[in-house]
Amino acid sequence: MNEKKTMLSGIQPSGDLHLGNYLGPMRHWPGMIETYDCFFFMADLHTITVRQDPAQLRKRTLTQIAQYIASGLDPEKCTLFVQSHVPAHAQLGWVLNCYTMFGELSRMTQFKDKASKHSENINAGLFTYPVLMAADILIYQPDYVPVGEDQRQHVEICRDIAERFNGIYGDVLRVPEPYIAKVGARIMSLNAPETKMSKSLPEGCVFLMDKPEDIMRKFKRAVTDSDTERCVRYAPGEKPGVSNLVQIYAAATGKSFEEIESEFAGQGYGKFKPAVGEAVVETLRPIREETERLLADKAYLESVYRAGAEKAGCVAEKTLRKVYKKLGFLAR
Ligand code: ATP
Ligand code: LTN
Repeated sequence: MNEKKTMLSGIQPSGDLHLGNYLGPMRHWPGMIETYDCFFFMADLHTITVRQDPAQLRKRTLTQIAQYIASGLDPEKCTLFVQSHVPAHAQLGWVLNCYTMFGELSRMTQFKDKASKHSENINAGLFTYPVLMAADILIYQPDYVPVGEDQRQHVEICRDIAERFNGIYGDVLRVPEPYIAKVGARIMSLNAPETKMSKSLPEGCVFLMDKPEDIMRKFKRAVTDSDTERCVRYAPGEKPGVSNLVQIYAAATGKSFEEIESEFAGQGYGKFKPAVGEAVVETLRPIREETERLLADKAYLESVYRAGAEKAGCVAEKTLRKVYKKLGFLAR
């Protein structure tokens, strides 16, 4: 029998979801639920590596579930859950901590980045974050992990940890592949195109719940380049601002870079910027409206994440038991 392959991904509810999150990983997820056995979760355990406001965290986690569903993840066809509802993640996380080296964690770019941004709170959780992420992944034995480019290093360390573990105990954990799309895997900030679009830079960031007029304003103000040719062309090295807009337009409309270049040939940036804004408004409109509708039905959202935790918990427990047995822990 040809068994379905498995996919898994998650996003931290540490801020409102934005266009980078959507165009990078999320927009590919709905197409996967037909072909793969999919697990998508809200990585709430990860958020506390940085201080969070509890009420905000609770609200954002619920909003994120609604946004997952609104962007096309039918809960009948995939498993949607909250990370902290499945204790096996943290349990496997502890085990994997003992199979991860201090040196390899010290080399993680995201750790170095976040440690410099939060120098007053460089806690152990921030340092071991990739181990918990490895546990999130390995506990579902997935074949693929669809993420944005900045998460590649975390999926790589997860593979290293799994291989190290398997090297000692035999084929216990499946070694997954990252799944990173070619277009949209690294959307840049609209007002600082040399840095990644991120919730920590809100002015250059378009949020999924932004109103159309706010989206249009952000695109009209988007930084374009001070080159003399003033033409719409994808050339990230020379023209980071315009290339970022070309990438966004391509991801939002499905057009190729060549089609976009000829569509705006000889027109400068004045027409292009609002056209990208409109394409994004139309892409996000149904997601925002559906999210608002779903948020009014808390009982439904609750039923989705309860059922999701139940399903995810069964799969996760099975892997945890297997791992515990291999380690020599006495069965309960
Ligand atoms: P932070 O500001 O804390 O770094 P973030 O806004 O970058 O957070 P994450 O929660 O780290 O978002 O990322 C969630 C998912 O979205 C990951 O798969 C990540 O690779 C992807 N992602 C984040 N930002 C972008 C971006 N600008 N372009 C494409 N994908 C992105
Ligand atoms: N580190 C990821 C969120 C995340 C994740 C995962 C993604 C936590 N666990 C497992 C894929 C698989 C981020 O987006 N910052």
